[in-house]
Amino acid sequence: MTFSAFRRHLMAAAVASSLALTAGLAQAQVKLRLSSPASPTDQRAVAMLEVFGPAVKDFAAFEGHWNASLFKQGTELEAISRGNLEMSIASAQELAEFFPEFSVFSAGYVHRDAAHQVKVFNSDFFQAYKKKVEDKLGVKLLTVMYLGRRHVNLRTDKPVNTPADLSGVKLRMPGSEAWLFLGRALGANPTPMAFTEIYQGLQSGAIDGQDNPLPTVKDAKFFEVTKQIALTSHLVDLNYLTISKKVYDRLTPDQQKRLQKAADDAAESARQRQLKLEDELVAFFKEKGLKVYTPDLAAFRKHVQGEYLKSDLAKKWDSGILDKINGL
Ligand code: KDO
Repeated sequence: MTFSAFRRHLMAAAVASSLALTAGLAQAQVKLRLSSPASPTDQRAVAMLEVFGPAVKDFAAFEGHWNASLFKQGTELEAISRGNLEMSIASAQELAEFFPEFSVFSAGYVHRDAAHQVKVFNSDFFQAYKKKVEDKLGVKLLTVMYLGRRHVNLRTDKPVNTPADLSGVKLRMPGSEAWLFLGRALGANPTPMAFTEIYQGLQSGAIDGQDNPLPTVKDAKFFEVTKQIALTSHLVDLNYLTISKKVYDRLTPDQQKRLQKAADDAAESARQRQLKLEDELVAFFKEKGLKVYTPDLAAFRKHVQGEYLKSDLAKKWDSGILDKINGL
């Protein structure tokens, strides 16, 4: 080899190794910023920080941004799609804004419990839903997270036994069509409002109530500004832990596998803690002076299911999907 050929060879080797180093560094520095309206004491936030973050830390830096401090509730999926955010905890209702058929997973009295949510997420038929979100939005649904059974939580003390008792009640719902429909299906007058504004809305009387699972009512301190919880269990609520497909594709197959396991482990840890809290919290709210009681569940179920079945939302559902979900 001549001297100059040797030098060219050396330079090429140096460039190659510096490229490899840069790629390695870039990988070591994959930043995973997650934005969510959830409070930092929400069990999903806790699990992401305590279970997910540490499990991926040698190839990714996980950052949880809570209380909607990075992106407003409902704007996260678009932010990921545009490359401005890496992760979120998305609802089926938010996905229904892009893919109307997702509203079936947000409908009242469809999912039975936390285990049923997992079965649906892992079912053969759900793979096509995941693929569509990946292909069209560039968002990967990693795993399903349990939020809990949503109940009606009011600042007024008139008891709620049937949907008719919610007539005229300004019930705060998140601001998307599938959410507002749920409020109407309950018999209430749904008022769109971001999660982070609920406390003040209840305090000032801008809204009469809100619906959320018991652990959320505690985390967000809604019990301080409300008088009763009617245990309607109208939605066994879920969220999907999401990641940018582009970011995910930059990981090695081994890292992808570890990230997937970290996501599933975090979801499982949060699910178990959330279920335990749901069992314990009725006593806590009663101690705080709230009335907590079970209304006429058959009346709520019949009314809510009837409203969905005759709705425009249901017209967008894939044929036979309800039977497939119920059959699991
Ligand atoms: C809410 O805004 O009521 C809601 O419970 C909707 C859920 O989909 C989810 O976004 C949740 O807020 C946040 O994670 C805060 O708990």
